[in-house]
Amino acid sequence: MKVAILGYGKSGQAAEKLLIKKGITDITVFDDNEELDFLSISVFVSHHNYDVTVVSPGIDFSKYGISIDMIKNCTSELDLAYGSMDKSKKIITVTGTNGKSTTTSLVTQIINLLGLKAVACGNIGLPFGEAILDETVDVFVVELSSFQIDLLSNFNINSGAILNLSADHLDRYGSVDEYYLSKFSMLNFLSQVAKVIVLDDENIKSKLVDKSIDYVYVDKKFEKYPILKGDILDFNGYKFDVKSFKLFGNHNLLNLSFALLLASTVVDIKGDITEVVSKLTGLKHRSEVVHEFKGVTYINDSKATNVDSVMVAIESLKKPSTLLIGGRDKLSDYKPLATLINKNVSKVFYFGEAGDLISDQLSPLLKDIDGRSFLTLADAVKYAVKDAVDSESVILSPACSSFDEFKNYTVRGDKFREYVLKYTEELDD
Ligand code: UMA
Ligand code: ADP
Repeated sequence: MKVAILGYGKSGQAAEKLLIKKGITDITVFDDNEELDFLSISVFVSHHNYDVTVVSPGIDFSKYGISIDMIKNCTSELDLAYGSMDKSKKIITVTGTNGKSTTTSLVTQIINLLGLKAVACGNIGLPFGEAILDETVDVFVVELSSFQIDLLSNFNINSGAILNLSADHLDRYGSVDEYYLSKFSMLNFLSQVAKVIVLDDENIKSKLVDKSIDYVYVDKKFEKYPILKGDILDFNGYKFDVKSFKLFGNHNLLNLSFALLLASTVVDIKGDITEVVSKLTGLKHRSEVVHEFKGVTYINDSKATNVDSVMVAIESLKKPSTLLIGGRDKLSDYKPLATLINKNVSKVFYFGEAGDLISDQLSPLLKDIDGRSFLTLADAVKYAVKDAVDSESVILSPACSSFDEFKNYTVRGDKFREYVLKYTEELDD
């Protein structure tokens, strides 16, 4: 069997390992990165003649002027991995626009604390195809991006969540509806008894057409289910004191609610679980406090790569505060941020490739806000550090991808931290 692998990143390399393990060795890799010694994907597009083609999630065929349906027997690393895995093990999936990695990590931590072995994998970083090679794992908690869902054909989910939906990745999808449809198509891969946890939101509910699925709705105001009474969040069977949860903001309490409901499909959760909740930790680059200096708090929210996630971050700020926003635009509309910025932010520093574009959209809508533009993130941080006053928060919540200046959002977040430490140290001299 002749197999092509398109893209030799994490996903492509995991797929190659799986194929070799199955005894398939006639493999040709295509990748556009000139530093790797492979033929380019354009070469594949003009000559494709393979029995099976494994596609990496980052590949956008419209760039090459074709659609994926034009390629015979397409598959993905996730399909291959599902085909090879021990089917007695469970798969929990998490999708949505924001909060996926946090929720995936929380589900994994909860299951591990309650006695089974779980691993977080998929879009969060560790390829699912690599995770399944560990035979000691009981539950795979798979974060699914829309790109990965688009490539699924052979997959079976024991329980899953759709956390929320808002506009994102419009550089890849023709419209918001197309992007939403991609997320909902996760529901085509449910096992017969699967439980699906979704946000109690009219827009999402109206699109849940398959009434035979066992849905649990989570209310973001915590008035219907679960119910917040004082400091106690009650799931009708288990509850905890929200003060024991270390992660910041209402959105994270919502992520935890999804995580508990998903985890409860594989482990027994009952009674007062405050102690379990108190042990849960957050992830780097998501509203992460990286430094506190002379009364100023520096927050790295580099993972906030779309407008909705920045909205969540600004909701929990209060004046005085500085927002650093910019990077590479994803054809987003930044104007919805204006109201919350006017309410909770004092300075907006635009940086990077999209800086001027965002400033052009927001500046006319902002009142009494100090707005400034900088070429790079480093320049913006340098000025922010010098200009910050006591009790201020300085947050990097970029609403954009990082690719204009950095390899990815983690490098951007690490650089932010490095710049903060460097410039505050200089200030101290
Ligand atoms: N490549 C090309 N041509 C292209 C695009 C990519 O040749 O048009 C090549 C690149 O040169 C590179 C390889 O393909 O060598 C990269 O493949 P990829 O972009 O699919 O990335 P992987 O390294 O395989 O990582 C993928 C996910 N990446 C994407 O979906 C873009 C990772 O999610 C995931 O962690 C990993 O599989 C393991 O499951 C990252 C991501 O950015 C975190 N996800 C997006 C997001 O969260 O918004 C969807
Ligand atoms: P994802 O994996 O979906 O990108 P993350 O857990 O990495 O999500 O969080 C990314 C950013 O999204 C965070 O920095 C935060 O600003 C925002 N966020 C997290 N949870 C939510 C939520 N439930 N609703 C809206 N925004 C959220």
